[in-house]
Amino acid sequence: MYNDLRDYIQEIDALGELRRINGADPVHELGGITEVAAGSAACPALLFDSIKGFPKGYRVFTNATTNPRRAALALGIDTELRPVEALKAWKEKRATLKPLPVKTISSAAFFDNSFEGGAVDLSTIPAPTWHRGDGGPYIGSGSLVVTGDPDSDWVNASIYRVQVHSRNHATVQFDHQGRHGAIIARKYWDQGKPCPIAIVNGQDPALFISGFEYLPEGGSEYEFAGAIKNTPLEVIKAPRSGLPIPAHAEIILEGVLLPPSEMTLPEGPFGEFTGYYAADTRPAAVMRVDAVYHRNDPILFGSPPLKPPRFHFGLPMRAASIWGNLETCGVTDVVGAWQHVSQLMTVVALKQRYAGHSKRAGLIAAANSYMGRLVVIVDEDVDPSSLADVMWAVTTRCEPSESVDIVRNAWSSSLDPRLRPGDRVAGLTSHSKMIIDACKPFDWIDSYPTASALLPSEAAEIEQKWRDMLSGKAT
Ligand SMILES: Cc1cc2nc3c(=O)[nH]c(=O)nc-3n(C[C@H](O)[C@H](O)[C@H](O)COP(=O)(O)O)c2cc1C
Ligand SMILES: [Mn+2]
Repeated sequence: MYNDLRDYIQEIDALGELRRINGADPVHELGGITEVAAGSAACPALLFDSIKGFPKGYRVFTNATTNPRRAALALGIDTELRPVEALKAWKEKRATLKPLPVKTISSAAFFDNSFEGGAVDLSTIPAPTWHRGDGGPYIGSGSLVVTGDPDSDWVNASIYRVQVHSRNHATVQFDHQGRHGAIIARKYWDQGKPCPIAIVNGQDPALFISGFEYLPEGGSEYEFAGAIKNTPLEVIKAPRSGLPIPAHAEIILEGVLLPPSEMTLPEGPFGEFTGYYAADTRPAAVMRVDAVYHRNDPILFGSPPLKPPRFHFGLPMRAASIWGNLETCGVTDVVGAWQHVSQLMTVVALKQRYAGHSKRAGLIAAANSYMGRLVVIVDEDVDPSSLADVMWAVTTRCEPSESVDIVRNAWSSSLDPRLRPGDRVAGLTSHSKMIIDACKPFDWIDSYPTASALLPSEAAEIEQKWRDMLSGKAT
């Protein structure tokens, strides 16, 4: 498997999925190109070079894991699997992963270019202003924010966005106070101290995935990334903070997160994954950047939130969790789960065994679907990863007057664009969820009209057998 981001980019290139873009403007254009590419059928990964206003070699890499194949590559599973099978493979792999302790090494290529104190200048890194209405450039849109617990050896490394405000000031935005980075920073601040912090840019995609996973408090994203790759993550001690830093990353910022009582800066707005600006500019914690280290010809890893269905991960990893939740709760015969519209719609496919089986799955999926208003349950012959298939089931198996339930006051967030303005301000961030049972009615399932279409497995076999002629490669 890839050792660092450069290896991963090479592997993508070998798959034919990399496009090189020269001459783009970091203000709006680079983000626009990323959005267009992410929304195209090919959905290629992009490596930007010769970025306007920056020396050649200072690169930005986007759409790293945005289609199922590259998500599978990053997760270390077979890239030839069909999407639902790939998600299933990840669900199974994830359940067996054991944290793998890191390995400390003594050199890192990012020390080739070191800037400290007055020499720090964040404007030398091509941080894009991704969307039209963004409040400024974001150096961290898929970067790891590393902090260390003052009371134990726990090191947290998760993804929180990082906005650039001056030569040596950036903000880190925690969605809520339960974020591990926020919990750790608060411990320092409560003692009146700044919190040592490092921002890791241009890490390999196993770290990107770990930084997004819900690990328990005290759990190590580094050890989880090592487990994904089945190789210990190599780290090096950062000179100022002593924090362990992935040794093969591209660009490191080191400094302190100042107590908010000392300083905050207005953060955002930043285009969100729903495709809107729902959260306003808010005061955020400020990082004073005391040192910058980067490799020669550094690569910034960018993953801006984009209008759905474009999403950071081409395999919906939160759907794998819901699939696992269903099994843990004892719901049998789940054959697939998926999320569409960037996690906002959840689909579960199952083989019905008893009356109420599909509703049981629907209620559990609804309870665990963050910000999603729509949950659909389908039979086992419907491919949950195909929106067309799912809508075929909805329009041919669901009778709205019988098959739809609404659950009120369920889990959403302040990013939800459909919250009433007063409610958002008052912190009332719940919404309702619609559960559509698009399964054949269980009480007359045996006499339901027979489907004429191929089963997804039959279609896959035919695709395989006739691939060359279908693609025009053979006659
Ligand atoms: C590209 C991307 C950007 C994210 N941006 C933020 C963010 O700005 N703030 C935040 O609190 N969570 C953000 N998240 C979600 C967190 O990374 C995720 O919930 C993670 O599990 C939190 O880790 P923690 O439990 O160690 O705090 C982002 C995730 C991704 C993939
Ligand atoms: Mn964590």
